[in-house]
Amino acid sequence: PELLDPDKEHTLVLIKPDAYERGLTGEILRRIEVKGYRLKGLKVKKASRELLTAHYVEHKDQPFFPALLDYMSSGPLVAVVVEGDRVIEGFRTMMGQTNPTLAAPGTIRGDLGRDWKTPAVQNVVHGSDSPTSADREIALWFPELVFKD
Ligand code: RTP
Ligand code: MG
Repeated sequence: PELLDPDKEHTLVLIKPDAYERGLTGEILRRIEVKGYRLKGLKVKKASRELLTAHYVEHKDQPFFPALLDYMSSGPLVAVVVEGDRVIEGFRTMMGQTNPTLAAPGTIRGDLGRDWKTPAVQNVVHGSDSPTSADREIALWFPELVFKD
């Protein structure tokens, strides 16, 4: 595949297993596209605990970490590389805050999520929180778009 253009900004979006199971993938991708961002990589994947541990390494000492791994490995998810001007910050704005009950209406989490009775908050989507995180996460989920064979 074509490598990502290093002069453009990219973020990693995960459509989490709760959203995939509920058939919300199309709605979420539609919001990304109508915003004007471009889809550069897309895969349906059941993530291993190894991959998820690497992805969420910053949270490994949190009490919710085992439940977070259970949640994120509970079924297939959709991983997406999204390109656009200030897309990292822009997609964080589109997601809304972590707890869907508190996320503003109009945001993905605010419109599509609610509180679920589990120790890890189920909140529909993930988006990279900084350029450093985006580079690290895209290399983890889409090495074929970053590294030449
Ligand atoms: P994400 O990394 O998935 O994009 O979400 P985020 O930045 O809004 O939230 P973060 O603090 O990075 O937490 C990662 C994910 O862990 C679950 N969580 N559960 N029970 C809890 O208090 C709790 N806190 C976090 C959520 O799925 C959250 O998105
Ligand atoms: Mg986070």
